[in-house]
Amino acid sequence: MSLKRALITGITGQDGSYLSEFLLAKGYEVHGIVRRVALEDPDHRLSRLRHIRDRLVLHAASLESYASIHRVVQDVQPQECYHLAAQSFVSYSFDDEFSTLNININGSHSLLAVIKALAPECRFYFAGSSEMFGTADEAPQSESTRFHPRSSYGISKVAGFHLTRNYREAYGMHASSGILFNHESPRRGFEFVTRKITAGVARILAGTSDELRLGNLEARRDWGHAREYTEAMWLMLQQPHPDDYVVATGECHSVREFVQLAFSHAGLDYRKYVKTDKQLYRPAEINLLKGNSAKARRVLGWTHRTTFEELVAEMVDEDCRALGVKVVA
Ligand code: G4F
Repeated sequence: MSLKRALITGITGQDGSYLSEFLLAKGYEVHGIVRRVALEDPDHRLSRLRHIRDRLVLHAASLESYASIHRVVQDVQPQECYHLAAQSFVSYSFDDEFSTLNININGSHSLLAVIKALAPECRFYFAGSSEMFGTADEAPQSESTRFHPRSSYGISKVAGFHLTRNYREAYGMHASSGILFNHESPRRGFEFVTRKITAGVARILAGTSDELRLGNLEARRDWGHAREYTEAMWLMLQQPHPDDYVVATGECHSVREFVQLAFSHAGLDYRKYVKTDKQLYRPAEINLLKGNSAKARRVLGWTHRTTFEELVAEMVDEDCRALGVKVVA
């Protein structure tokens, strides 16, 4: 029997790397779309895939080019497509709304249109986000909570969500969206607050830095482990019918709580090192995101396993290990 073929956009990122490992372990043939520059600078841009690089098939293409996506989908003929690629840093979306909207909306639209034309039986996953809820009317947020995004990133994800739903309803495609709340790991990009904090703790312990500048410490997020969230993506595509699911832990913590825990795990008092910087506040903040993943638990049988404390500890330990410093809390 031939292997099942999956195509992943955004394969070089945190989620793409965990999803690739998961699909390889399930016996899939895993293809990924990467930018040409990534293939030219593999040490830097493919670092999260280094350990599995020889088991993946990578294709140079760009979501900004319909023609390149067309070529890849025609060549691969995937049975499952996981669309994870996006300009995903919310702060940056305030600096350049136009490129965020262009890449995120047009990229998702191109991919859906190409799959409809060339591989209509392919099951499609869209990476939605809790940023779509923005200033929500209720907490926790579920699949029925009204969207009120607060950034062009959030708006672009609402558009991608509706495009996915409409391809499902209009053309009968097996197209599902995961509305994933914040998910972190030692593979998280350094621009996101959790990794910025844990890498900052490691630098302070190593003696190469003596302060950490952060923005709003009172924002509250629902933080889970990225590895577990990629399993939910796969489960959505194994269902007989496509649908949308919130994926979250149901617990939320402030940035300050994350900071406190990360520093105390390393035996440090955060108040000596953390400075708040108004420049790092966002023009429009989301104060509270907390997810209700009852539907994912009921239908997919998915549940998170890693606690908040375990997540923080794993991230601090990994960043300290990378710098060769010992955590002696
Ligand atoms: O880590 P963040 O940048 O993540 P954010 O904006 O919640 O978005 C992440 O999760 C979403 C899922 O809900 C994804 F869709 C999205 O792509 C991304 O992965 O910021 C978290 C919170 C914010 O309230 C921010 O204002 O931390 C606050 N924060 C405080 N100081 C900071 C900082 N965020 C960053 N990045 N850097 C700071 O210095």
